[in-house]
Amino acid sequence: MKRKDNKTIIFLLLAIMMMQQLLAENPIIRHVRTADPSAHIWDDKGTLWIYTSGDPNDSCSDYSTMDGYRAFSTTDMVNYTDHGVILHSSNISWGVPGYMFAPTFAYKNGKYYCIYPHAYENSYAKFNCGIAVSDVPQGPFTDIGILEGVTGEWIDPCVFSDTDGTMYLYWGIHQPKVAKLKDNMMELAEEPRVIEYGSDNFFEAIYMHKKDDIYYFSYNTGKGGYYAMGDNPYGPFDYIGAVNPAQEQDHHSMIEFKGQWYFFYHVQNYNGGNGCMRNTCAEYLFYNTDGTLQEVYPSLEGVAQVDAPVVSFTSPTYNQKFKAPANVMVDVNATDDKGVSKVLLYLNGQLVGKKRKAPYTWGKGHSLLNGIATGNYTLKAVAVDKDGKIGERSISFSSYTD
Ligand code: FUB
Repeated sequence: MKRKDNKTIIFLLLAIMMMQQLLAENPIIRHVRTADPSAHIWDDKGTLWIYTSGDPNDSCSDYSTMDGYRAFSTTDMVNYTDHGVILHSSNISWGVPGYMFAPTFAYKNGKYYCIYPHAYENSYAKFNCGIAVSDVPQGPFTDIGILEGVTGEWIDPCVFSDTDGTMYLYWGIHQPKVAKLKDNMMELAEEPRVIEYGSDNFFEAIYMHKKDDIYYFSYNTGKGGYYAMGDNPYGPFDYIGAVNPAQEQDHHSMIEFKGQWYFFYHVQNYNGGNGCMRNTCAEYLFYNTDGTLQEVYPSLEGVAQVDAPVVSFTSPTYNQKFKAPANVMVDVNATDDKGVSKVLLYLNGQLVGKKRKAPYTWGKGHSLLNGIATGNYTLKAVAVDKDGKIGERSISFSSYTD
């Protein structure tokens, strides 16, 4: 092989390595099993924190062996710092070993609070709401006791801090509940209320967030993540539908960071994973103009570095099925603060389109996207910004015959 060819290959390899560093790739946390990601931005708006449950790395049969909450931080959505175990059942005076279910976190009066469901006997029906505190976001957190009024068969606390600083605690299994928290963070300030949300599919894992004065009550149904919208933190909420329908067990959090919304969740199928050996992932979250949420689907690419292009498909939709021979309309959304210089479209790895200006649409009259034979296909859109930074997104579809 000629020296010039070698140089070209080395250059291409370096380019591929550099491109890969700009994508987080799911799962975003791989070296340990983590679940139930609770995302937060504290005073330092340049850092995003994710707090997770700790699943066993090698084997488990249920959730009784979950232990050791962890903290992770990132400034760019690609590189994460693992701050290690921040609270372990061995540091809790009143509980049993393990049973460290999904926690939530809050900041009040200069202190960081970890509010968590933990068993006081070896039973899913005997949980207390533990409170632990730290002076710094990365912990470690110190057990300071339990919050009275939330006990028995319940899980998944979520603290929501409203724009006026009032803190609300949400929790529950099968029946969602809410109550204001006292300033001391150790007591409920009122009798809990049962939340009305226009449906009966609530199972667990409430997440509350607010955007443009709309309150989003979202949760796991056991068959995906669903949500309802309202104009106050108590509800009643208007039921809307799915936000993460492809995930059988959806435990999520949603947050805006550096001008972009993100959706954190876990998967159960990474590298020998299962229902109790899970891994944390991240996706983009998009809102429609009427405030409703676009559905989120699991991807391998995850999200790109904060200043790289944000890419999504409006068409086709996730796993869309077309009758063969398929005529596929492709519509890609690519945005970037500095401007997108080009979008490339690949079908099963083969370059089928390239556009330098929006709209990034292909379809009618495009020979490679028309008359597609029976089979499974993957489309990948790669956007390059004016600085040469890359964002990408893939979507699968199939062409079928009856
Ligand atoms: O992680 C243990 C349990 O699994 C959580 O409490 C549920 O929300 C589900 O994610």
